[in-house]
Amino acid sequence: MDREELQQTLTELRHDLLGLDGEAARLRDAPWLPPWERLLRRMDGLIARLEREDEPLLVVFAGGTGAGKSTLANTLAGSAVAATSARRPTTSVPTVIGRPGDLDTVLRRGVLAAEAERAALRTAPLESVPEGLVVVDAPDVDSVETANRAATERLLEVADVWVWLATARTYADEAGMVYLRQAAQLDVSTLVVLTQASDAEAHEILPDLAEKLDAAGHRTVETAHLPTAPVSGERLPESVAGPVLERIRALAPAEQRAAHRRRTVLGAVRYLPAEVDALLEAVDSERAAARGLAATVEEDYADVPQRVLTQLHEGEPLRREVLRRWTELVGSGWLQRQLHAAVGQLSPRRWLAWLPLGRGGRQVEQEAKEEARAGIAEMLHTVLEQTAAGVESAWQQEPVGRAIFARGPRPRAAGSVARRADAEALVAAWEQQVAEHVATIGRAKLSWARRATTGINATFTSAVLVLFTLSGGLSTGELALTAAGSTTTHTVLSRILGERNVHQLITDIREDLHNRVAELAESEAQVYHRLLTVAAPSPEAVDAVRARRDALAGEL
Ligand SMILES: Nc1nc2c(ncn2[C@@H]2O[C@H](COP(=O)(O)OP(=O)(O)O)[C@@H](O)[C@H]2O)c(=O)[nH]1
Ligand SMILES: [Mg+2]
Repeated sequence: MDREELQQTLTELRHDLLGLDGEAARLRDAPWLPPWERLLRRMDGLIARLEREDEPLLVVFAGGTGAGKSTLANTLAGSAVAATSARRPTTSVPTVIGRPGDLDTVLRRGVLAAEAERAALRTAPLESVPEGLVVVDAPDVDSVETANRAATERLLEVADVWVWLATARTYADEAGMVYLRQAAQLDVSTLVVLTQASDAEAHEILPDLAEKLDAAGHRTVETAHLPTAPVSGERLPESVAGPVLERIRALAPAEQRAAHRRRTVLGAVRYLPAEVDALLEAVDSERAAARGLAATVEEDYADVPQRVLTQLHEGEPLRREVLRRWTELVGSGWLQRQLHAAVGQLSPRRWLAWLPLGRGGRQVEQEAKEEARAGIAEMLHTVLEQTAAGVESAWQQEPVGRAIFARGPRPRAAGSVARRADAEALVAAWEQQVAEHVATIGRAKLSWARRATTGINATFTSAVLVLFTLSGGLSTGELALTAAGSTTTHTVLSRILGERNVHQLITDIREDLHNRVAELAESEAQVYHRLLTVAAPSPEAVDAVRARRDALAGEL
């Protein structure tokens, strides 16, 4: 893979990784977010390094107070431009040292340009610095100044070589390890220099240091020992600093710079497929959790229509109440009179004349109908309430579910599911449908009734509702539920509509109710499914990353 291909591959992978989404994941504090952000930052660094292959190398000297950063930077620069001090921190802003042309180039870079603009950098143009190297004397990271630490972190993101200086006393400090871990995460080529230590100390410390760097996640890191030596003119003698500085100077020629950058980038890129895998695994487990939540919604809401029908069938209180009304209705003899009229094939005009007779009967009929309607709506509403409550309590058991609820009100509390008005509207629409069934199914027998639409159809509607409610729309045997006197609902209907038609009617309206409830249940389920769309990265986004990861792995 040449530089351009590599650059393109990394840019595309970065783009696809961004597609896993950020904002939603941040809102729900997704467990894969920190590794995702680390990976993106690392890739930004790699891409940036490839982009500036021909530019001067940025060598950053960092570490705690008194480690010797300024002294070593001066030594490399060949002049005492960075102030050194035995007692207190002297460097509060980074000092950037290099040949004027090199400085110009480096200071154009994003982070450094911004720092230079707000005077957060001190620049020292100096001809004695080797061409191709720009040296930065970083602020002391152990200073009380938080600005120092922030500046050091920003330098880490642009450094080509990170030279970390530590003494025998400070090398294991957590304050420094933080930066070494970050350098490892960013795959910045790192050289750790043990300063002001005797050979005996170095012999003891260097293996321990190597172990600590390994634990910090460094894949390729070098260590060096800078023996104690007298400092003169704020610089170390070349005889002492030479071996360490030579490693840095060797990178200065253009070819070496390019090779260094490509090497560090390639070294890091080799780990990318495995890192993407680890990330995708974390994303997958989150997606699996989201699928689990979706399955709960699907299962619970799929049961709703059957539960409603079963409850209608078993709904004792409802049945009793309606039965009472029906008994009154039939008992009043009003319906029978109408039946006689119908069966006796009175002319519509004459039949209609009968209607006002049963003012009381019609009122009872109206009440029976309302009883059934309200009862069914109430029961449907209760089933929807219970379903929503069940789903929400199952979601609450899962971290992903809790995260969703932490983002906004729950659908049940917000009234976006299990609305009473929806249940009532459903029953009203169903009742309308029942009336239409009645009007059409017994067409032959009801030819006269169709013309007397409102009166007879409303009666039959309530009769059917009652019949249905009482019997659950079942067998003829069951239909023998007796009302007052000798007239059963079944008989009433059968005589008017015909036996076969009654069965068909019951099947149809039962199915119709089932379908309506299923539709409402589905739309309530969608309220929960919509919440889940932002619960985890989309399969498309994951597939895109996976495909890109495979392509990269294939090219390595
Ligand atoms: N003897 C000796 N003194 C050193 C060495 N490096 C730094 N110093 C002294 O340690 C003090 C702190 O050094 P300085 O470069 O300012 O450290 P910084 O805070 O990391 O920039 C100064 O007095 C230096 O002269 C060294 O290798 N040997
Ligand atoms: Mg200093």
